[in-house]
Parts: sequence; C-alpha cells; structure tokens
Amino acid sequence: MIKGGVGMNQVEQLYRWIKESQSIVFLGGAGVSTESNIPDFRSANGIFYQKYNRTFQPEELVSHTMFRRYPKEFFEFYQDKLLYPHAKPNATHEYLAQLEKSGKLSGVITQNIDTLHEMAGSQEVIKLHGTVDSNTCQACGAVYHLDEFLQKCQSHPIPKCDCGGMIKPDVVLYEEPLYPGVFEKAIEHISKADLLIIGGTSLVVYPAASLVHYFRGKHLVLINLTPTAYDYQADLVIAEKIGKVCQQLKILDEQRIM
Ligand code: CNA
Repeated sequence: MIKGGVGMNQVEQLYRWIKESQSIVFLGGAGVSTESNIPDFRSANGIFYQKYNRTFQPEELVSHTMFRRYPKEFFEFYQDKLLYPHAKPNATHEYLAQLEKSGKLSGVITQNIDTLHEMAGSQEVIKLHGTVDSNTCQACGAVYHLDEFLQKCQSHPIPKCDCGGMIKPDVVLYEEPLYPGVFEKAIEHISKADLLIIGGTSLVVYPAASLVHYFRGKHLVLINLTPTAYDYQADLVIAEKIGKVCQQLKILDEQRIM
C-alpha cells in the first residue's frame, strides 16, 4: 500500500485487474492530453467555455458547415485552439505505450486528433476522429503533413494546395461521418477485451461513446475528473487526474519488480 497517493485503494484495484488481464483496451478522449497542456472541450476551462468570437461559438467552429461556409474563421480557430505542435506526451501516453509493449494492451482507441500516443510509442492507435498530422487537398487529393500544412497557413489564411485547391485537415468535424473501417476496428478490439479502461472523456460524442456497449469482458473502469452517463455501468470509477493514476500504476509496477 502506497501512502499519500490519489485514491490508492482504487488504483490498487485497477492494478490487480491489469495484472490478471490478458487483453486490455483503452478508450480515451481530450482529458488524456490536458496534462500535456492541450485544453479539452468540456471542462470548465475547456475550449467550449472560453469566450472566443461574438459571431461564432466554438461548437459551431468545429463543424463541416463552418469549414465550407466560413473557411477563414474555421482555420483561424483550428490553428489557434486545436493545433499544439510542441506538446509532449504525458504519464498516461507513456504508461499505455509501456502496457502495449508488455503484451497486455491490444490497442488505444482515441477521440483525440493530437499525435501524443504515437509520439509515446504506442503502435496500435485507432483514431476515431482522425489526426492533425495529415491534411488533404480537396481538389487533387495531395497529402500534406502538419509542418507543410503550417507553412501553407503562413502564406494564406485559407491553406491552399499547389494546385489551388483548399487543404482540409484529416480530422472528423461535427456533421461528418467517421473514416471507413475505423469504427469497425474499434469494435473488434473492444469486443475481444477482458478489461476496458475508459479515461479522459465526457462520453457525450457519438458514435464514440456507443463503443462501451460492445464490451463483453470482465471489468469496465472509468477514470474521469467529472461524472459521465456511463458511470453506473462501470465496475470502478476513479475521479482523479488520469496522469496521476498512471504514475501510481507505474510506481506499483516498480515496487513489485524490486
Ligand atoms: P471532452 O468532451 O472535452 O471531455 C473531456 C473529459 O475529460 C471531461 O469529462 C473532463 O472532466 C475530463 N478530464 C479533463 N482532464 C482530465 C484529466 N487530467 N484526467 C481525467 N479526466 C480529465 O472531450 P471528449 O474527448 O470526450 O470529446 C470528444 C471530442 C474532443 C473529440 O472529437 C476530440 O477530437 C476533441 N478534442 C480533442 C483534443 C485532442 O486531440 N487533444 C483536444 C480538445 C478536443
């Protein structure tokens, strides 16, 4: 038993289930990256509650309609609030990458568009809402990586391809469907898992939140600072910062080795 940790009895319970499990899946959201200083949408200081623009609300600015009708405002918001090219992985990203390496975790399913899981070394990352790392010309299909996209943004407020077409980030905006096959892959992972850990997500965005219904395994664990509509289905709810929980799990691992 570690003294002074956050909710250690709960973390110890989770630790025991991790040790017993053969196929763990992690389903996460923006709360996984807040400890890397990327704001989420729905926390009190999240992007949706920040005063942004008198004409458009942040919710509207991440929609397909906005991208089509008001691209200048869309790209201004996107660059200002959704791109964090200097962010670094935190304890959660690192712990999950390690868990995959140890053979316990079959994959990370994320709603995040940042690339911090990949940067931490995770291999199987199912990105439900796409990635900021890739951007496609709507006219010719040319693909631009983030650094090239940022260069294009510097020369024009609406990034343009060499062919003159508009470049769209490969992220799923509100009103848009998910990329083909991604949801099916997530279901495949979750339906085979014996432990599902969900963290840092308000579970209000669909279809991502509906993935919970495909879990048939032994234990469902929710780690989120605020309550979610799925808390009642969970075997364990930990209302703590997920990075702190992962640090405690790492300490428990190290103590066991020594
Ligand atoms: P959300 O609706 O903003 O919910 C985040 C949840 O995480 C909230 O319930 C918070 O209480 C909780 N939370 C915040 N910090 C922590 C923490 N350190 N530990 C534990 N819990 C925490 O975000 P969702 O992911 O649920 O919503 C889906 C949207 C948000 C997706 O479409 C994402 O693309 C989008 N988003 C992504 C990023 C990113 O890529 N990092 C950033 C902001 C928004």
